[in-house]
Amino acid sequence: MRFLHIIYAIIAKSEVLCIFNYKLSLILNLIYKSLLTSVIDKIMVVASEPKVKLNKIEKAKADKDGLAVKDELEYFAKIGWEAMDKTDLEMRLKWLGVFFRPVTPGKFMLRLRIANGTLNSAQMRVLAEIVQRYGDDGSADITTRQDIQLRGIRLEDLPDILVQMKAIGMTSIHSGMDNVRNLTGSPHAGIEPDELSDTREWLQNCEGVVTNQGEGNYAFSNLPRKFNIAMEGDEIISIHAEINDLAFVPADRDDVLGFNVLVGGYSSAQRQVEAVPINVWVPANDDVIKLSIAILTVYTQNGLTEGLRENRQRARLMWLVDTWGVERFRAEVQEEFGQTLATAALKDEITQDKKDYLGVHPQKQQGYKFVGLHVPVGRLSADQMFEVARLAEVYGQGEIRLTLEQNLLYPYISEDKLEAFLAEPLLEVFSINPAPLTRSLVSCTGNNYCNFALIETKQRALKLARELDEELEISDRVRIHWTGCPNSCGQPQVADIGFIGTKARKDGKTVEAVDIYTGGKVGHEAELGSRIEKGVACDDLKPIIRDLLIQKFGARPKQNH
Ligand code: SRM
Ligand code: SF4
Repeated sequence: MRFLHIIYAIIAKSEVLCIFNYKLSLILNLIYKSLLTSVIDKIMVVASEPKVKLNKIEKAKADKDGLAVKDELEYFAKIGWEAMDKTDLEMRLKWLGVFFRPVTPGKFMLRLRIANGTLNSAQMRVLAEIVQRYGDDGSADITTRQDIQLRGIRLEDLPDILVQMKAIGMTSIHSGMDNVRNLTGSPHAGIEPDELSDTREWLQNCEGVVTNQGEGNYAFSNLPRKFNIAMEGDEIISIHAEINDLAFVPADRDDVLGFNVLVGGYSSAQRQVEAVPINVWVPANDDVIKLSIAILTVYTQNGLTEGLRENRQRARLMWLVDTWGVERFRAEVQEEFGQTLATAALKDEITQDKKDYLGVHPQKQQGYKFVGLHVPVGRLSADQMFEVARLAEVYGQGEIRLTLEQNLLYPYISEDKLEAFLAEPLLEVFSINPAPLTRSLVSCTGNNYCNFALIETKQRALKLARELDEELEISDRVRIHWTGCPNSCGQPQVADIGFIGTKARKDGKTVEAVDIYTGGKVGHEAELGSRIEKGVACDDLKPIIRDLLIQKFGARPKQNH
C-alpha cells in the first residue's frame, strides 16, 4: 500500500508535466482509490465496532471453550489434577459440573442437574454409592436450586462416574460458570391437588434443549454469565421468581392457562435486583421453551456489543435490560422468537405465600399423601442417601423431590403405609415437624468447602437455630438464611432474617461476623430484604437475634429462659 502511495504521488506530479502519462495516471489513480477506499472501509468498520476489553474469564473462554474439556477428561484423570493447566482445572472443569476446591485440594465437588428437583430412588442409590467410596470425605448437599452436589470426588474416578450417571439418566453438564443452571420449579408439581400446571414437562424439555440431552451444547456454552431459570405452576409460589434471570409465573389470558414472563432478577456481591415483567405472556405449551431459547440467544449474541463481556460484575441479563430498556429488550426477543408475542395477562395467579411443605399433605392422586422431610441445612451422608432411596421404594413409587429450602419431599406415600413410614428411624433425624427456627433454616456451603467464604455457615446456623428454638416460643415459622459471603448463594435477601458472612474487628482481632438483613418477602408480594446491621461478630449474634425475634416476630421466652 505504501509502495502504491509513492508511485501514485510520482505519477500525479509528473501528470502536471506530461500529458502522455495521463492514461497511466488514470488507471493507477483508480487502483489507488479503490484500494484506499477498501482500507478506509476496513478502518471505519473497526472504528465503528465497540472497543471491547474482554475480562479475564472471557479471554480464557475465547482461547478455549469451557465445554472442550469434555473430551479431555480421560487425559486429566490420567495425568492427575496437579499436572493440569490451571485454567482447565479451576475454570473449565466447571462446564462439566466439576469444581476444584482449593479448601480441599484433590477432593472435587460434582454439581448435578436435577430439573424441577425430581429424581428417583435408583438415581439416589447410585449417588450414595459414589460418595460412599470416599469415606468421611464423601457427602452430598441439597442446594438452594433444588439440586444435589457430591463431595470428596477424586479426579481419577470422574470419567467412570460420568458414565455411571449417564446410565441412570443424570448429568452434571453446564452446571457451573457461564451456563444455564439447574432449572427450578414447583417441588409439588403433578401431585398438588389444586395445581394449575405441571412444570416438570416444560422444565425437562427445556433442560434437554439447553444441554443437548446432557451431551453438552456449544450454542449455550459461552453465555456472558450464569443464567437462572425458574417456573411456577401453582398459585402457591415455591420458586424465587424475583431472583431468577428468567421466571415464568402462572397467568390466565382469555381463559387459557399460560405464564407471565419476568427477567433479570439476580443477587451478587455488588447488586441485588428483582426480576421485572417484560409484558409477555406465553401459553403453557412448547412456546415456553421457544421463548427461553430466544431470550438466551439474545443475551448471548449481544453480550459482546453491549459490553457484557467486559466486566463480570455487569454481565447478568439485567444489565442488557438496563442498557436497552424493557421495550427494546422485548422487541429484540420477539424478533428472535419469530412471531408476535402476546402481551402479559393483567394479573398472575399467584395468590398465596410460600409454603415449606414439611409434614403430611393431601395428594392429587387418590389414596396417596405427599410428605416433606426436613434435612438440616441440606447435608446428607452416604448412609442417609441409601435410606432416602429405600424409603421411596418401600413406601412410595420410588420418586423423590428436592426443595429450594434444601429439603426432601416424598410423593405417592400410600395411605395404608403412612403410619409405618412416619415411624421410620430416618424421620427422627429428618423430621416432618421441626421447631420453628430450625424448620426454615437455609444455609450456603460456607468455609468448609468454599474458598469465597468469609465464615463457617452450616454448623453455626444449625447451632444458633437449635439454641433459640430451645429458649423461645415462636408461633410462626421464621425463615432464616445464612450465606458465607456477599455472593448470596444462601439467598439472604429473600429471608425474614438473612445473614451475610463478613469479617469484623473485635478486641483488636479480626473475627468472623455477619451483616444482618430483614424484611425479605416471598410469595405473591415478594420483596428483597435490606440490611439493618453491619459487621456483627458471630460470637455476639445470639442475644441480638433473640431480641429481634421477640420484638419483630412475636417470640416469647420459654419458662426457665
Ligand atoms: Fe452460588 C458461586 C454455591 C446458589 C450466587 N456458588 C458459587 C460457588 C460455585 C463458588 C465456588 O466456586 O466456590 C459456590 C460453590 C461452593 C461449594 O463448594 O458448594 C456456590 N451457589 C452455591 C450453592 C451450592 C449454595 C447452597 O449451599 O445451596 C447453590 C448451588 C445452586 C445449584 O445447584 O446450581 C448456589 N449462587 C446460588 C444462588 C441462589 C439461586 O440461584 O437461587 C445465587 C444468587 C442468585 C443469583 O445467582 O443471582 C448464587 N454463586 C453466586 C455468585 C454470584 C453471582 C453473580 O452474578 O455475581 C457466585 C460467584 C460468581 O458466580 O462469580 C457463586
Ligand atoms: Fe461460597 Fe459465598 Fe456462595 Fe456461600 S455465598 S457458597 S461462601 S460463594
